[in-house]
Amino acid sequence: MPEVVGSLDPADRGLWDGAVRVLLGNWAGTYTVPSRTLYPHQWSWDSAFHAIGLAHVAPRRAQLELESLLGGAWSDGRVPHIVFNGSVPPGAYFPGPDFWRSPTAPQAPLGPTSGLVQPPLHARAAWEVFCADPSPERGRSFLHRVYPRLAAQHTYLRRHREVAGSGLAAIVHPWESGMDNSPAWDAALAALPAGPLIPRGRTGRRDLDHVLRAERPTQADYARYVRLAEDYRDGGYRDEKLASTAGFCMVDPLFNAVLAWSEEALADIATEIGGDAADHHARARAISVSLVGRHLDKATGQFLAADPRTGALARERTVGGLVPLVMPGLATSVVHGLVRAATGPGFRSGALTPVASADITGPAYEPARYWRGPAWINTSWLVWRGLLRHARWRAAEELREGMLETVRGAGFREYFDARTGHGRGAQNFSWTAALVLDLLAHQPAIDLTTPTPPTLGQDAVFSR
Ligand code: 9WN
Repeated sequence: MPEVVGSLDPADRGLWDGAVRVLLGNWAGTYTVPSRTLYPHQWSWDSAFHAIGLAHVAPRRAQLELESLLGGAWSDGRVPHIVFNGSVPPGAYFPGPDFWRSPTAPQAPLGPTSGLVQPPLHARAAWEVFCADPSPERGRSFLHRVYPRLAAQHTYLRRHREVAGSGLAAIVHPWESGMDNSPAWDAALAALPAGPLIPRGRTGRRDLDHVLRAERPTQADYARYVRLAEDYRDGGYRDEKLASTAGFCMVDPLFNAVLAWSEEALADIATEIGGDAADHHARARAISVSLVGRHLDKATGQFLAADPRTGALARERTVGGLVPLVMPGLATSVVHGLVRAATGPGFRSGALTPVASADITGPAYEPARYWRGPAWINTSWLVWRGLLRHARWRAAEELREGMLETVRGAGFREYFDARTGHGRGAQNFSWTAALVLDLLAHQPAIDLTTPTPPTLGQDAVFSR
């Protein structure tokens, strides 16, 4: 039994056991499905979050989760956003393996995968899996195995997605952001030709069989997603056209902040296995400098997405603009602005709530619909880690308690109404469960009932 379990109070012990049950129920042999019903395959950034949670209870499973995903990597280094499970009926998820036709792409592996990517959290997850492993030898040999693939994943982003020497990587589809129908993509999507509507049913959308229509992307948005994915597929999943004005191309603050954070983790991994960390550190810093230089909105203190072809910033404020808190090398004034935005009325409706996915006070806010307002545990967790990084103990502890309180009230749902905590989307959702384990494993840095936060070193917070 992990040491932390003994120190939990009985209510949290129940939450811990519930989270473990969700992860056991969703385990598919070498990885965890995000949801048995809605997402019956392996998803990329989901697996990184799963591994971070599993590391506290089943270190070997945490390793397997990451290694099975990396086993689906393409020869160009890209780690696909979905690795399909051949034993699941092809029509169980749309767009399924037949849609992506990955076996026809020369860079793709033998097994069916999608050709898109997702936020590259994997090196960070691998490092956390290593740090939590009670057997350093087992952990080190895992790092030896995964480092080349993780480095190749970053090389793909640099070689094929980099915006003119900035270190920043562009995404070519909203699904690559992980925040599919975020308002930050509205203008870019509206400028694209609409595709035919996708019917519901055996050959079309399956999500609406499992989740309320009002909680999922609209038909019009879905049609555009599918059209865009088809175009990328039909172009052989090549990225040379990134500089052309056709298609979707955005620089997302969340994606790049996670890239910088993972690049730092690659530096730690390289050092641990006797490699050279200097390039990784330099790249992490370069991403941070470019993101601050090009994407920081000084008026609101948060980061905005932009179309790198025109430099035009998307005005919509979303949780993605707060996640740069995890990056290295931020000036105190930048941290200050981010903390103010992350704890203000745009993203928190009360002290004990998670972070809304889109500005609650903004015109695009929709309380129930997917990434257009509801609070998600994974993006809130990223903000929490950022607050810890910058020693904002009180804000971090309020957010940690807010996430736990929300899950205690509504269960391991996929997302939650940011103002009422009402559960939305899939039930028994894996990353919610996995990250609850990580939240519980971190003892609070401060007691919220004390008026002033004590001064603790960051190491004290991370000691387990
Ligand atoms: C498309 C699996 C994934 C997450 C994404 C989330 C959602 C898929 C969908 O589910 O996206 O990739 O069908 O809506 O937006 O972040 O990785 O949980």
